[in-house]
Amino acid sequence: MITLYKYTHPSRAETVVWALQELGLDYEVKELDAYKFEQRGPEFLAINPFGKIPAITHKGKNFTESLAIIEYLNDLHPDRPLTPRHDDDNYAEKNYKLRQVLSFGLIEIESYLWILTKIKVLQNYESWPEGTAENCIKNIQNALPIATGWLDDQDYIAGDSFTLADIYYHHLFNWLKMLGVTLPEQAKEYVKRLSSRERYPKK
Ligand SMILES: N[C@@H](CCC(=O)N[C@@H](CS)C(=O)NCC(=O)O)C(=O)O
Repeated sequence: MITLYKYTHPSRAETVVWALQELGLDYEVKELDAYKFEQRGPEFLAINPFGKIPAITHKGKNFTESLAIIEYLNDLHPDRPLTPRHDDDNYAEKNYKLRQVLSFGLIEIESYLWILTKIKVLQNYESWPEGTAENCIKNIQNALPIATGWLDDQDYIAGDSFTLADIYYHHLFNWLKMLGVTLPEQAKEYVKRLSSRERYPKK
C-alpha cells in the first residue's frame, strides 16, 4: 500500500494525487495540518527530514520531491503511461522534449514563483529586497510565451500525449493564477481542458 502525506489545504501534493488517479494505483492519504506545523513534528521528519510535503511511503521506504515521486509511481505501472514508451521509434526525442519542458518549468518558472510565494503569501517568514516580486513577475512573463508556444500545434505540453509534464504545468499555471499573475489565454484553455480529464481528482 502506498501512503501519501499531504496537507489539509491544497498544495503540491495534489499533483501526486492526480498521478495516483491517472495510474489507477491504490493508496491511502495521511493529512498534516501545516498551521500546526505537523510537517516539522518528529513523526513526519522521520519520513522527510526536510519537513515538506508531499512524501510517500511504499514497501517500508520513504520518497520525497513531488516530480521524483510521480516518476517512481509511473515506474510501478507496467506501461509507464506518464512518460514516452521505450519501444517508441522516437523515444530519445520524445524523452528529451519531456525533460526539456520539465527543466524549463522548474528553473525558469517555479524558482521565481516560489520566491513570489514567499513574498506574497509567507510574508512572516523572510524578507526580500524591494522590487524582488516585480522582478520575479517579469522573469515569469518572459518565460510564459515559450511554455505556451509549445501548445501551438499540440494538445499536451511535451508532445502529442498526456505526460507527467502536463500534471506539473497544470499545477504551475494554477499556482500563477492564484498569485494574480495574468495567464495567456492558451494557458487558461489548457488548464480547463486538462481539468476535464476523467481521472482528474474531483474536489
Ligand atoms: N521541491 C519540493 C518542494 C516541497 C515544498 O516546498 N512543499 C511545501 C508545500 S507545497 C511545504 O511543505 N512547505 C512547508 C514548509 O516549508 O514548512 C517538491 O516538489 O516536493
